[in-house]
Amino acid sequence: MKNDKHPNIEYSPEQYSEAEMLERSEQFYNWADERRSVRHFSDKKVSIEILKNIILTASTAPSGAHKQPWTFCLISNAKLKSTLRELAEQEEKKSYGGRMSDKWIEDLEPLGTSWQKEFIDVAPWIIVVMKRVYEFGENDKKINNYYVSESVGIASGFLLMAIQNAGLVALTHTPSPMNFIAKALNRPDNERPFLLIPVGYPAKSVKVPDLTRKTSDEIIEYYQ
Ligand code: IYR
Repeated sequence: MKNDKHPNIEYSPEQYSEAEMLERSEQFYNWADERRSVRHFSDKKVSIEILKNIILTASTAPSGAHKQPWTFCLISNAKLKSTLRELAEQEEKKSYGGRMSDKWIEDLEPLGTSWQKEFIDVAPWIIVVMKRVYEFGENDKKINNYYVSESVGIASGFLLMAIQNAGLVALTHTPSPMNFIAKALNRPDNERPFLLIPVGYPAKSVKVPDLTRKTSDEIIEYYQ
């Protein structure tokens, strides 16, 4: 469609034969299937350039009206990490100690989670993904973004895959409620914490729960 105000540019994404597509999709699936959430990190440093590339990859995600309604807080400061840990543990103690239902606690049992969040201190980097619910216009007028949770959710998925691709591990931690994070990081009113993601190398001889994933028949309803 011709649009003089916003001219479009040529786009020719790479294409493959059917056989190549089958091979590539299978290989990518097998690689993605290797990803595991890790709860025990090494304190080995990771260079900031790697983290920047990972975050730039996340920011290639599609978003409502291309507003890219996200901010990634990239934290390595030890004092700030320890403050975040203390605050997260305060909230999680209340959650595990009664705010979560017995069924929920039982569902988490195989994952070995608890109110303790040592990984916030140990992992070399913490990424706090923030949703930008609105932007500030002239005279601080609020300008709403669109499909913010959908957009930031997709970007977070891209982020996790970029972390895996770099050869690092992560955990999607969801302290609840999360308002303490925005406060501790001194974020503006238009931003809301979405996920707290420690990133780094796994601890030596790390173990993960023996989980299986749903089969295609369990997750796909076919309409052919
Ligand atoms: N937010 C808590 C509890 C928790 C909830 C779910 I759903 C998980 O998959 C894992 C943990 C925490 O992060 O520990």
